[in-house]
Amino acid sequence: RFQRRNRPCRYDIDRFTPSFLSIFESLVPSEEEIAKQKQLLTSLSRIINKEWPNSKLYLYGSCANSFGFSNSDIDLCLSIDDKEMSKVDIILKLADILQAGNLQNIQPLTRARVPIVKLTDPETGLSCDICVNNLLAVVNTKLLRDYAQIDRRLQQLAFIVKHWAKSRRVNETYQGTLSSYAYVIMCIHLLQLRRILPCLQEMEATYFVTVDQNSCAYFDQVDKLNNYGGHSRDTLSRLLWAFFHYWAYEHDYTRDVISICTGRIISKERKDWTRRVGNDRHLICIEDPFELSHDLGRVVDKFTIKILREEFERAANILQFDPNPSVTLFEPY
Ligand code: 3AT
Ligand code: MG
Repeated sequence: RFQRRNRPCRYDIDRFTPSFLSIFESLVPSEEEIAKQKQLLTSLSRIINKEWPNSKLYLYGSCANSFGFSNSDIDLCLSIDDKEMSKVDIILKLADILQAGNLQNIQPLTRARVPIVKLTDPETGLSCDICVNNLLAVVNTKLLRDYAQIDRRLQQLAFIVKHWAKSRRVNETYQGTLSSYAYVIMCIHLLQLRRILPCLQEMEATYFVTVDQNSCAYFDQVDKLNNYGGHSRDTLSRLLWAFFHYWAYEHDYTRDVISICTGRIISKERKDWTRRVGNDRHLICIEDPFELSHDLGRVVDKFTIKILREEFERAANILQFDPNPSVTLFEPY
């Protein structure tokens, strides 16, 4: 590993960019699909507001953060201030309201870690999950979307990384690998280190909210930053190489935490993430941008860390040596 750390990138890496870009294009949802999602949000809001006029329904997750593939499920969050009702009561009542509104396959899942109602909309054919008062997810969705506005290479890189992670089955949090959200944060971090993206939370804040005692503040006037990364000629394939090379050979798994909130690598020591506490093993440390005590790598255990690191090495080696990386990278596990 040590020797590979300083390995230079293959000289002809740029010739693979067109094929990675066409994979990216094939995964992006169409305008028509996005319009359908908006239509569903509007019709559900109408039904729910009749019963709860002070509630508000938000899109969050991949259908709103610019990192969603076409045909993915829709994540919605209902914000409602009702001191009388528990979350479970709200979920059950929401299921009744939706039933009366002629939606299909309504399933309240009240015992899940995050309680939700699942449903299908017969008009658009879309399926979605609605959770309650999970506003931090709505705010981190906005942060990701704002970063995506600054440089198109972020969206392209994250799509290819997500596609790789799904093909290689390392995007399954219940199996001990990383969430899509964590992979996007890893991509943002790489582009911050290469000065293709700024660190919005270190800039003068133009957007502030407080959610469950976490104060979330950052510079969100991203239309003013649209040439921020213009100095960098890094192509998509070079960034992919850099991403996998970093996680295969450069990242110090015993000491480092990646932090997009500071735009830097910080130490596990500083966060007191040096040993296992409960189920948090801190074998790969990815700091959540707002919930700073939350390590997005905490799902990873001593078996899955090995799998993940082997997959990072496999990907790095394919990008370095394979004659056809845009095919081999995604070969099913
Ligand atoms: P897929 O396309 O469905 O794979 P996604 O963007 O919907 O990707 P996730 O399913 O991982 O991503 O998560 C949905 C949203 O929930 C994304 C983010 O706003 C929030 N979220 C997910 N995991 C966490 C986490 N560990 N901490 C805070 N927010 C999270
Ligand atoms: Mg999702």
